[in-house]
Amino acid sequence: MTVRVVVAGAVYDQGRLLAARRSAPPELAGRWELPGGKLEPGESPQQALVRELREELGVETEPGERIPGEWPLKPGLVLQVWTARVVSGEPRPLQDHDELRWLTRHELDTVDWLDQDRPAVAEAGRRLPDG
Ligand code: 523
Repeated sequence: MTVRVVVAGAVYDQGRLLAARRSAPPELAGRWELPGGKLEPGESPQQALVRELREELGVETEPGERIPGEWPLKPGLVLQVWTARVVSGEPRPLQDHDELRWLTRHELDTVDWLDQDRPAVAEAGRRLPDG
């Protein structure tokens, strides 16, 4: 079976990490994630991430480094995470999400993250400033 990659962004701005609350599908709605989506054929993970963040949040972003690790989502789908920073625009929940929050390191546990995102969120949090 070919494994498809879902790429998500640990998006940083001013010492905070972006969290997005899913509005669909019903089994994921209300849970928080690092925003992103499936790679399309021929795309690099970075290209897919920039496209997904543009479509879902209306922002232009610049990908950084890959957060080490790969997390199974369901059969045939794995999650990879890259850091990214916003280079223009203010994120808005245009599709798939109904709320966005910028979280400091100390606020990371204040939202109900999807289980599969938690290891990457913990790692992303280590890249946030202490203050
Ligand atoms: N996840 C997930 N965590 C996470 C993302 C971005 C996605 O667990 N941070 C899961 C949710 C879905 C699957 O990965 O089961 C695909 O994500 P989705 O729906 O955001 O990807 P899209 O936008 O590419 O999906 P299509 O609407 O199917 O094109």
